[in-house]
Amino acid sequence: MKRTVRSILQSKLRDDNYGKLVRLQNPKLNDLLADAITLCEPESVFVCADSEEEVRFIREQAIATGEELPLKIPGHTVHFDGPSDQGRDREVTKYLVPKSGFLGKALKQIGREEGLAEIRGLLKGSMKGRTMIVRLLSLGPTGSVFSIPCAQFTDSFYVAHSEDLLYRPAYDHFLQARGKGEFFCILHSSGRMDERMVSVDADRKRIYIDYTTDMIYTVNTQYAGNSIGLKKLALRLTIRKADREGWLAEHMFLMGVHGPNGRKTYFSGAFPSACGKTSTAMLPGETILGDDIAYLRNINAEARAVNAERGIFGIVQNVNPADDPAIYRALTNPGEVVFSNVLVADGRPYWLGMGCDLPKAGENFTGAWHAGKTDAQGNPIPPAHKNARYAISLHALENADPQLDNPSGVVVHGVMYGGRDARAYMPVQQGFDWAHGICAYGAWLETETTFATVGKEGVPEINIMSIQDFVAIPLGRYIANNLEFGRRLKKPPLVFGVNYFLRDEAGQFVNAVRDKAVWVKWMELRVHGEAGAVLTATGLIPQFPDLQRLFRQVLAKEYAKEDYVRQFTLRVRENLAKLERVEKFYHTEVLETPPALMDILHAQRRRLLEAQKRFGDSVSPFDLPEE
Ligand code: SPV
Ligand code: MN
Repeated sequence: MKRTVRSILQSKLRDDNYGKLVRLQNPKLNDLLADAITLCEPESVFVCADSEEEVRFIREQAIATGEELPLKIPGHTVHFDGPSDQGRDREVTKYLVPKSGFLGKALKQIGREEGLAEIRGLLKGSMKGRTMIVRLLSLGPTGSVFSIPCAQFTDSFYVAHSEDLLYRPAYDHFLQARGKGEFFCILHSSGRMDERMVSVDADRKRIYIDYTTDMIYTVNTQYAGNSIGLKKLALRLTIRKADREGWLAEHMFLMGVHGPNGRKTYFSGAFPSACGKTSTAMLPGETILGDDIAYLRNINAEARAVNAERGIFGIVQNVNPADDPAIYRALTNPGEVVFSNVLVADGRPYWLGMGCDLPKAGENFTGAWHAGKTDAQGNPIPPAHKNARYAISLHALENADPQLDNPSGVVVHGVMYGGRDARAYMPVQQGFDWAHGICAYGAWLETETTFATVGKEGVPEINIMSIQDFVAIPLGRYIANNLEFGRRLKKPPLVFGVNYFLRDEAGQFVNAVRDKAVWVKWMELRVHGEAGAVLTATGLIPQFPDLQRLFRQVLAKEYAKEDYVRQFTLRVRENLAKLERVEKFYHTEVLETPPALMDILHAQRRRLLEAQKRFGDSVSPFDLPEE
């Protein structure tokens, strides 16, 4: 070790912490940590080697520092983020781009030199008087072709604690690697905090990603999506790595859908935040492997996938005993759960849509709260934030899939894409083939913005494969990689598009929340050739008798012909308008669009125009031929 590095490390790593670091024999890690110490000036450094005592120490410190408050139910705690720190912040999340680089107009970026100077300036001295925690974690199961080791340096015990629930420990991985191999590194500081331990310099929040060194800097923020570097920040680096190595890193859940006679079929699914992703992966009767980030690799010409994580950082709004019984049970029984930005009264957490009346006063993300409290602009402050969340280990769930930590992953037979589309797409459709599905449901996915990012809600926008915010390569290249991935498989997964948010002319949703339970069963049957389909201009849709049977079996519900017609009528004009928007977007915003995407788009338009000529603007599924 260089003498300067050694003396910096020895000055801050006391007791056995220095020993824990030295044992790893990792010069790059030592250099990065020495640099972070010099920059952030912590009082001391704690290295977590993943023993039970160390993990408990982190959990206890999260409470001792006041970053988390204990709740009545054993193991439950709450953490609050500031009023302007309640979601991922796209405006201040940027790629550091070297002089020769440009990632396309849709991606936020800043010159590397300028950005580094800015963010390092903000991090300067940010940890004075605090402990810096070093955590070594793995994206993907350890001991696997999928594993990506990561080092996180943070001054937040809340972040370090949440990471324990969400990621697999990797101190031993680093130990065995003896300094060999790449890893991602994340440096986070909450910055200045008030007496509630909430970051206060929201105007100086910055989140910069340096893909030239696989390094992430994040400061003046605590919201887990901004501070837990292994989540969406590392995903950006992973997408570049996957691009270099020929596999896919996706914003996808992984679930086992249980078919007839004990059969289980694995699906992955991409949905923008707050569009039904977790509740699909958590459907009663099915099993979950992951709810946010999946890695897919071609192994022996099969698509195999793992969850990058081992826990859920889920939206708690609308989790209630009727719609999400499994999550609700986990959140209301003893066990380790970190809530964030809920309302707390009398030591109990409350959230919007939990199925009971909320108290009229308590503590929330704005401090002491009472019904009628308004913000500086006079707008009413809700009791709990819409993006209030919970962090929980998947192993704590009764419906965790036994393959969750399998280092070889599971074989994926179906992929779903779902947006928030009030007008055009039907509730469930299957692509004509891999390429059509990837383009029509993935690459053209439109959604209305939601509360999960800071900014205005309800604005329609394209969100390619629900991952656009995180794609750190030209968007067209990312789509081309997906097309190529399927081409190389023996039998590519079937691709489905779902839309839980279609409305009728009166503005009413055409489906109930639980109907998705039927769509996944239909998809499972399709994978095995056990359900038919109707051929429309935009894809293959279910036949009425199959749905009638499935609604009865799965939900004990009578499904009427009128329901079917309302939900599965092709809306030609709305679909043509959508193609217009998509085409314009690809012409103006996207670099390196694969030619196949435009061919597929033109063919879809031709089919829609033909349908319009024959049937007019609405095409009933009963008028269409079977596949
Ligand atoms: C999402 O918003 O897509 C999430 C939560 O999964 S975050 O960590 O904020 O990305
Ligand atoms: Mn997500």
